[in-house]
Amino acid sequence: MAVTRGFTGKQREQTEADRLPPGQALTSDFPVLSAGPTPQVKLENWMFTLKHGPQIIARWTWSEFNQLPQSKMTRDIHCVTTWSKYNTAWQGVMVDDILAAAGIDEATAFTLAHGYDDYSTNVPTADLTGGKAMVATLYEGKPITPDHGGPARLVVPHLYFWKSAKWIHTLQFTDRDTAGFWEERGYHMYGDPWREQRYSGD
Ligand SMILES: Nc1nc2c(c(=O)[nH]1)N[C@H]1C(S)=C(S)[C@@H](COP(=O)(O)O)O[C@H]1N2
Ligand SMILES: [Mo]
Repeated sequence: MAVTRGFTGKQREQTEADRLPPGQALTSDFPVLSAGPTPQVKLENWMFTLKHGPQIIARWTWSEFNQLPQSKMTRDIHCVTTWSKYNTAWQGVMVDDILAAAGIDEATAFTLAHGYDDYSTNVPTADLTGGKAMVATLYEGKPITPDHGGPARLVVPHLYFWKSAKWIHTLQFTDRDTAGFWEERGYHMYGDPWREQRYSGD
């Protein structure tokens, strides 16, 4: 039986049957997956930086960043370890609005997102713009807990969730597609859950 559900935003209408990507299983809790210990980031020390290669383009303190336009995004997320979670509700600043605030019309084709735990992950810039991704500060209306990436994390829900860098401090535009932490260790450079791009070669 196909049950049609309505979605807000840019997500297309889907039936329950085609809502779960191949090889995934639905979970209702929210697992924590981190490569290392949770970094303790104090808000007074938190900075968010945009870079082109090594060059700093723009930088915001916590209070400055929170004055940027706020948006909400409710999306399904898909972890490469095969759990998916429906309707995760985030609030923060769309990458589009971050670029606009920095006066950037056209960034380079690729981006590396960097976290305070020295994690990094690569995403094509086109997958961060056009209403597809945000730097989130709230989850279900409350500050994102430290284990889930607070104070702020990237949310790129249409790609496997390892692309959604927790404890984000920098978006670095790069001229070439440069592997991040997991991509250097054999994970896929793009990571589309609908095409099951888990490992390089998939
Ligand atoms: N900075 C940072 N971001 C990260 C990770 C990490 O170890 N460090 N793990 C990634 C992985 S593999 C996944 S599945 C998700 C998990 O997010 P969660 O712990 O909120 O479920 O965060 C991603 N972002
Ligand atoms: Mo993951």
